[in-house]
Amino acid sequence: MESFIHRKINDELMKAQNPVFISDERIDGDSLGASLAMVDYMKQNDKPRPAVYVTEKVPDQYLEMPHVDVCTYDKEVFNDPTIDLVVVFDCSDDVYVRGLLEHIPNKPRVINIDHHNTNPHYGDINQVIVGSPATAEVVFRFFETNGVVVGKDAATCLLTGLCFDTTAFSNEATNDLALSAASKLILQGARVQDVISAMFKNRSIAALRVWGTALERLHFNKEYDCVITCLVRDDIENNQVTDDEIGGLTNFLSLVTDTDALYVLRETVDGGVNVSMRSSLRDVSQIAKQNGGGGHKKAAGYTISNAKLKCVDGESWKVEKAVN
Ligand SMILES: [Mn+2]
Repeated sequence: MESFIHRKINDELMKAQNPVFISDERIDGDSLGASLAMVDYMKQNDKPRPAVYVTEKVPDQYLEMPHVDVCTYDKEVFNDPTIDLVVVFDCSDDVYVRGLLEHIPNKPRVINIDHHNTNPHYGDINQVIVGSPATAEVVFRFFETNGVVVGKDAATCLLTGLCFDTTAFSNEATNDLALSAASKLILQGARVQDVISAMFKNRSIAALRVWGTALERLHFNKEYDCVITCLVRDDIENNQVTDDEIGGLTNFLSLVTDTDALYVLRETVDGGVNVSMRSSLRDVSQIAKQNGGGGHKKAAGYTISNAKLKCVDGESWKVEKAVN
């Protein structure tokens, strides 16, 4: 069935006159890597490069990625009756996708390529492979099944996705599929140092200071039965860093902390609290789903709206819902 779907997706891509791609709401190495590798594939087939819709400006660390110039955060890209195919990458949030599809005058076919456990199969064609370490690995399998030998650019994009979702082959998502795909991509010319730079060499001193605050606040929370830390708006804004720059903190902490479960709580710009969870034993995707979020069994998150973080007893932190 998986191979059949890979071939069907290829047929759809090859016959589409005006496809548009959508990358997940959270811009990261995997959502971008998977979609830009597919842009490269379209170009290799002498087709115009499709636009990739992203929610906001692509973070600086990814600006060297091949084809990143096709990314746009202008919703006008959907206002085109000739769009006949939409391909969504690494996105398990059907509400988000439906909200974007509403801007398209016609009803194009939708292909959903993902690896999230919580993906509700919102596409006309769904290639959701839950055991896959990254959507980039699903796209890698798409190329293999269709007999495509990818070039250096696509290989670099896919290796970025794999490296991002496995935190450079160190977290729980790392498996034989990840290592096998990575080794083949390197043989196909993936630029490893470009990937490492995009992954790690991008933290400003100010952003690392905010990480330092989060490190100072690490403690064991009995209520959640996990190691937990918190960041409030002042921590982020007083250091004049963006929330994007704080990204990667949960992955870093889960790499270096010897614990079954880790939560990072962060106040968001729009007055909520984001809960980012990692666990080696629990299925945190279920907790995320119950709270309107999503993710993987071992890495998931959700946002509590209208909430703030409050320090109690000078050490532990509580989420306080605002009273309307
Ligand atoms: Mn992913």
